[in-house]
Amino acid sequence: MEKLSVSWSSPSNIALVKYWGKIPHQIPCNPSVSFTLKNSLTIMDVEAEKTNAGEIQVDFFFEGKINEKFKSKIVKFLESERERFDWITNYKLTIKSENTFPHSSGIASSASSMSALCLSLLSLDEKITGVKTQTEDFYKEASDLSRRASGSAGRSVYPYLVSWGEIDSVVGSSNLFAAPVNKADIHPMFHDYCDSIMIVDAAEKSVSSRAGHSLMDSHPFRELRYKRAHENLEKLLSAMKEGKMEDFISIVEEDALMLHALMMTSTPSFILLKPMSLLLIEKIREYRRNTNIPVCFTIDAGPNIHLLYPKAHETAVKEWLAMEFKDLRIIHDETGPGPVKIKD
Ligand code: 2P0
Repeated sequence: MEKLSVSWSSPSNIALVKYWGKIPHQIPCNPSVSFTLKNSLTIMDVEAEKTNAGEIQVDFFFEGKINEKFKSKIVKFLESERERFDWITNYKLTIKSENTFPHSSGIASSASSMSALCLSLLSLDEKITGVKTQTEDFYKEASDLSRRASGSAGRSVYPYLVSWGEIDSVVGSSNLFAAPVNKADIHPMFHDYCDSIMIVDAAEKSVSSRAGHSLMDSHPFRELRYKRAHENLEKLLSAMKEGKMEDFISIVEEDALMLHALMMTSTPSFILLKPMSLLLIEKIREYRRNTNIPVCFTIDAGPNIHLLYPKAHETAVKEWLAMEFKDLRIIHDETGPGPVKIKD
């Protein structure tokens, strides 16, 4: 029987202006922007064996073990994309996936895994149909497909700094796919950025992203949030272009705290920050005040704190972290080059 296989590695990302709230078909209610990470990767190998079974067949292994929960997510997604991949019921897929980062560590695994899956599917599609897509179009479709699988995954297919969603000042920006921000347009002080993830609690998320987004459907601050997120995104991009560090810090911290303020004030209400999260925020601001080293924080939908700082300050910040937070688990990452095709 005919067997084809591809492998991709794809990174996670950390949003600076957050995607929170969506309408059907994975359309975001506001644009977002993220740093693509370097070390937090999903490495995925997808093998397609011709069976002509007439139904979707998947074996899914996560870190060497069969994983039915992830498999059912993938099968559901493939069902929804049957029209795009008209060969999908003729092949049995064997998917082997591994992450280079721990589960539930405050690093978005759906972004890296779903983008790795979509890149692999498109590479398989090229092999099966014999139609090769231009590189630019390949990544655009990979972003669109990844967005349909998990919103934030659409941002993971590009390097360094990536925006997703309609933005007034960015011609051609779309809610359907992300786009890379040209590094040459960004001030060098933001070119190489570190993200040290301070693990406050490694427990499973208490609110799923689907439930989280739906909290925005009837949120009393909904319209204000979307207006503010648009403004934050525009201001953040100009601050990064013009080299305005203070503005960058104030927007990034505001947007992260707003995400949590929205969760706290939604019905039902969620308080995902822990006392330790708040303590770390205070320590980070105190360190910034005392040293003038431009550290700041962002936070996803959980208690863990992402400490962001220019790579130029890496030695000093890491020394401080090692001294001040001896007992805290910290995962060090930084901005990276985006997905890589490992095997074709
Ligand atoms: C983000 N998050 O922009 C925001 C910040 C969490 C907090 O995108 O339902 O897993 O799969 O489209 O992308 C988490 O939501 O949601 C998320 P789905 P996703 O990174």
